[in-house]
Amino acid sequence: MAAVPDETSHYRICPLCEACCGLQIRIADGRVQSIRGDEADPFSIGYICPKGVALKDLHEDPDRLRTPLIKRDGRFVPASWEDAYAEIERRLPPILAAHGKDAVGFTLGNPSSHKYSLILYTARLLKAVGSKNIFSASTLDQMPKQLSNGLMFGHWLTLPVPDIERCGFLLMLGANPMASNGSLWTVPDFRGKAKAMRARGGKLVVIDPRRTETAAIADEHHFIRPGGDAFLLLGMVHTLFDENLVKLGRLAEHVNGIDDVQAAVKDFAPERVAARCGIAAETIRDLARTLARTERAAVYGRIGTCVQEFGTLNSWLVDVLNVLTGHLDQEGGAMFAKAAAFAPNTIGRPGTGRGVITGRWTSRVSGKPEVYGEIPMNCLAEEIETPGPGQVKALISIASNPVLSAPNGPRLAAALDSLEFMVSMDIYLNETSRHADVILPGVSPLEDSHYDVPFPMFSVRNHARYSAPVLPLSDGQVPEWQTMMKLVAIARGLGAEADVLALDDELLADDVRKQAGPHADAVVAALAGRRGPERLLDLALRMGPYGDGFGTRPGGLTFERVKAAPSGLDLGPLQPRIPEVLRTPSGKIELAPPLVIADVARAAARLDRPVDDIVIIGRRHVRSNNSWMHNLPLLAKGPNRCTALVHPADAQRLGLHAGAFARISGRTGRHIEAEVEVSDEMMPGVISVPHGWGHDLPGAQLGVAAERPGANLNAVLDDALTDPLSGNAVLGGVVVRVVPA
Ligand SMILES: Nc1nc2c(c(=O)[nH]1)N[C@H]1C(S)=C(S)[C@@H](COP(=O)(O)OP(=O)(O)OC[C@H]3O[C@@H](n4cnc5c(=O)[nH]c(N)nc54)[C@H](O)[C@@H]3O)O[C@H]1N2
Ligand SMILES: Nc1nc2c(c(=O)[nH]1)N[C@H]1C(S)=C(S)[C@@H](COP(=O)(O)OP(=O)(O)OC[C@H]3O[C@@H](n4cnc5c(=O)[nH]c(N)nc54)[C@H](O)[C@@H]3O)O[C@H]1N2
Ligand code: SF4
Ligand SMILES: [Mo]
Repeated sequence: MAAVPDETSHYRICPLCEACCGLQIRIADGRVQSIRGDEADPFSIGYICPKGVALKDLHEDPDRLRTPLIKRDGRFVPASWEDAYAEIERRLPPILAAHGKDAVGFTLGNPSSHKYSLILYTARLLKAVGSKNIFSASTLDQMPKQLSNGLMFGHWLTLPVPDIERCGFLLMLGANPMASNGSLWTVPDFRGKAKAMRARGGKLVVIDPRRTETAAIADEHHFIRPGGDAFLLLGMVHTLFDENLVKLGRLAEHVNGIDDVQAAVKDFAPERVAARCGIAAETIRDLARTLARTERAAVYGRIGTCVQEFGTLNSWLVDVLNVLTGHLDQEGGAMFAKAAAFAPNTIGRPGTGRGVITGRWTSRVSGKPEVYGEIPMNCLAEEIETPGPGQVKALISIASNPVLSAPNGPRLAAALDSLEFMVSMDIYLNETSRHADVILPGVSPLEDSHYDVPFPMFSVRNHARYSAPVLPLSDGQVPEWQTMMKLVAIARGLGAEADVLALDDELLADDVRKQAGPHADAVVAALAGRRGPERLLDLALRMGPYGDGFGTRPGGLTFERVKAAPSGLDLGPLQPRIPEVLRTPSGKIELAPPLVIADVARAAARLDRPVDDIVIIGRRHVRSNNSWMHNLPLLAKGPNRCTALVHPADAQRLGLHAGAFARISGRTGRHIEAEVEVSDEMMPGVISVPHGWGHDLPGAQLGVAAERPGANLNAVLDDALTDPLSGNAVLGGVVVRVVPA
């Protein structure tokens, strides 16, 4: 490519998905000239997918909000930041004063975990308000895994990941990293790593009701009846005991509860569960044998195993298999990353802790237990609709779009209209933010600095990578942490005029006092000159496991050292971390948490569930991301992706024709219509529609997305269905009725 005069080169971690690829971005005349994978990035080594390239479209999108909006007489009008904050100050504190903290609810969306400005300062805002009504995308996604791993290993964020670069057998359930680029497993270039594994003689087996893009590059694929994973996994654990394949290796002295696990699985012989999961008994036994006999192997389950009625049980069983075969915390097995900053499993006394509990409070209307400080998203509509003390009367939505992403979205949309007040921190006027009274826009990722907070905890290799802003803030833009601090000031009664930079200093000093005790003053002094998330990052890096400890470990990491490496620092391959990583009260892996063991009986009671006529599941496409990238021309072009995929036999039996429309209805009483695509990649009896579509709702401002709106899968999914342990929504294996439209 010919160099453009005055072109400059910048390095930026992509914030769009969990792969966290390093990008090289060329800028000339203040405009993006090109975006490609950064070959010098020690972690992603040049990998990029089409969404990374679309950061240019996102940056330039004319629909992306650049000024606050205030709703006046039902219509949004652009407003100054001062007016927007004044409106919030006028309307929010009276609700808090009259009805208490729980009257202000929060919805936290997926992009907030991809911006350190948002994730670090959301914590500050939640603390300032003190509401129990916190709802997030986590209960539409991974809460079962966080709960099961929290119970087993002692913290909600201590999740093992397959060490794919050294693995010889990887059993994958309910994940499609070829489309998603990995989840709770930061693994850029999954395809390349899977190919390399197979070239080494390793084997990939995929369990999925659809023969996915990942199944297509695997050695073996088995269809599973949606919702059947618990039965397959129970059958595998049963086989390990039955055939004397349990081998804990060096884990032996670190595990509690083996006998309880053995007792719990005794009724789940493969021959007994085969029909329920749709996988032959001999296959179940073979999978268990291969897992046990392969020296380096791992089981990995992701969203398909979480968004089920047995989500927690599934997630637990995945790691029970890893432990019982000695593959947990073993090279080439399921290992724990050691993140350079912010990781709770690197903080405090190594090897023991308080562990996790649920149900410290319950939701007001249906009594669902709190999990990790949250109430299930499935409870949000009823908490808004139902009068009485504690009713949610105001909502602050932070980078979330639950009207499209939560089951029974239309019910939620109606509920949002009944709120007394709603604020959206969002970059679009979309299906959810249209319900707000004030919208506070975020900045383009290219105008923001960046450090991944959660994802280094789930990475296939340890690394520390910081990105400086690629472009300066354009006129009128405000960093999101400062917007959040304004809300903190309002919630604390200091008013919108408060000096948020001084308030930030004050909160930082509080943090430091907690972490550094007697050395607090010296630490605060050492951080002088920085503010906002950068200062929090410096603190976390220096106090972290590779940090300089503010002088106690000379040569250790500091913000300056990480920043000095524009493509990032490599911190090496994953290392065994047990027992140091554990934070359970016993200091052991709790293989048989009573909460989960008790749930096995619920599975037993559902063992003979007859096969449903047709059930629905979701899917992802590499050119889409949840609900909000359909407005980017580069990604929007190409064939219709919001199609209803069905097996030819189902198409014939139901009278569906490729290219014609199917009408799909669910227990919500609503229906959607989606273009039919016929393919034997689907398991018979299962239909698949992707989520995050339905951009035809009035009042949104998404010019490109509205041209091909697609249908909202979540209009037919049922908010009454949850995994009772984690409160997670059931989004797969849901019974629907399908007829030609
Ligand atoms: N049926 C079904 N439903 C699902 C799923 C499924 O598989 N099937 N998946 C679930 C999963 S895994 C998830 S994580 C959830 C996601 O659920 P949500 O997080 O609610 O949805 P997103 O589509 O990620 O929407 C994010 C919102 O953030 C805004 N946004 C984007 N970037 C920024 C930014 O930089 N700053 C700010 N302030 N806002 C920004 C977008 O405009 C959008 O409104 O959906 C869930 N819903
Ligand atoms: N391109 C793109 N990338 C994304 C996203 C996106 O929307 N688009 N979303 C991001 C988010 S928020 C997340 S959480 C991750 C999710 O990342 P993944 O977990 O990899 O998600 P999916 O690609 O939806 O894969 C889930 C698989 O589960 C299968 N499945 C459904 N029901 C069952 C079942 O009962 N049992 C089994 N075994 N399998 C089942 C589905 O067919 C599907 O292939 O992806 C992230 N990355
Ligand atoms: S896989 Fe694509 S969207 Fe995900 S981080 Fe990499 S470039 Fe960004
Ligand atoms: Mo997600």
